[in-house]
Amino acid sequence: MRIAILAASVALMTASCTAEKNEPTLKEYFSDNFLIGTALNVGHIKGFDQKADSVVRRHFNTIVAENCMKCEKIHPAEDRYFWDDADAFVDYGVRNNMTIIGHTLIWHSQLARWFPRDSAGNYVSADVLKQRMRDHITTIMTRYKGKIKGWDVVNEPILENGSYRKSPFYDILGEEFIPLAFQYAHEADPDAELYINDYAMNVPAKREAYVRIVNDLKSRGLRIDGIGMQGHMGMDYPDLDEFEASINAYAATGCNVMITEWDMSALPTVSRSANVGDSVAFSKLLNPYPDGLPTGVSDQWNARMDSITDMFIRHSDVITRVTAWGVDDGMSWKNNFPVRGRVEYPLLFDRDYNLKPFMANRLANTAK
Ligand code: 9MR
Repeated sequence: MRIAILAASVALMTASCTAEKNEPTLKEYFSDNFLIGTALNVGHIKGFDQKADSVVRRHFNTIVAENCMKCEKIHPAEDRYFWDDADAFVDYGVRNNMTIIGHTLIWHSQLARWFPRDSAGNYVSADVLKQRMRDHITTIMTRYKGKIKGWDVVNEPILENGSYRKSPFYDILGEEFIPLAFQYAHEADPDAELYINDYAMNVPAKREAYVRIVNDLKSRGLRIDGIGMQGHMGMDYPDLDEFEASINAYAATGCNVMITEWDMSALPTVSRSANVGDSVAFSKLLNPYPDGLPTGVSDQWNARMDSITDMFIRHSDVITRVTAWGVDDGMSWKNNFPVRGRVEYPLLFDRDYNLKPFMANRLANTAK
């Protein structure tokens, strides 16, 4: 009896493995369009999440580190680098034959406190900051030369109104910090692709600023290969016509376009100024579906993601990579933004590592 049950369950397991094996993967599905990738956190890289690991290896052909290559992690003190996690991330990509993307060299956020300051806490001079930028960029890029295909050299330098963000880099070096960063990056690894990356890239004023900046870099003879549209979306933003206008405008600079941090919040957008006096009502508003997404909302989410995927495919002559900002809903940064402890549903895989319906349907249709 026991043997019969065992044999039956082995047969079932084999059947389901075979079914999975026969189903196309995301990387097969998009093979004529663009690379398809995900951000990895340290748990993934170190193999603490076996299920995520098999999803990543099965479906994605490009990876980016969610946090471990950011300045405060990788370069916590002027004379100290912390390589363990970044090395493990790069090894993971090399082992699995994936296109590895470096994120990010020059960014105002998660910037180690020492970086723009002297020991008294005051901003350093322009010359000192340039030297620090050069050392940081050169040390990191040299370590991973030949392994990392391209880098987000500068991240999020422009505001939605098209003006420069007031960051330590801007305060000390003015607009020149961007060309300098690209110059140092190209000198550090002449073979690496170099990207500029930001969110809200659909917004017209921001679009105009980026087109201007990229054309300026090119007219100075500096290398820039790609414009990263992060793609943090919601059910009511971005306006997809504006997003598409930006894809066209960025492509017209001669750069590749990359969707670098794709996710779409399934929760209502709550304005910070929402006038909800009662805090219980407010947290309900912020976290409306802690026990699962209602079918109607899930259907809307899937339909919108499906049209966005169509848009990416329509532009696959210029879009070279689409990277989701995480593997499954359970690990998304969106569960803790704009407030901690939300239950969000923004990624391609749900908390049980099942592919979301809109994408599963696409894959199933090609399998027929
Ligand atoms: O997903 C990242 C999260 O775990 C970090 O706490 C956060 C810190 O700023 O950064 C998140 O990733 C950001 C990315 O590096 C740049 N674009 C916006 C992303 C979401 O905030």
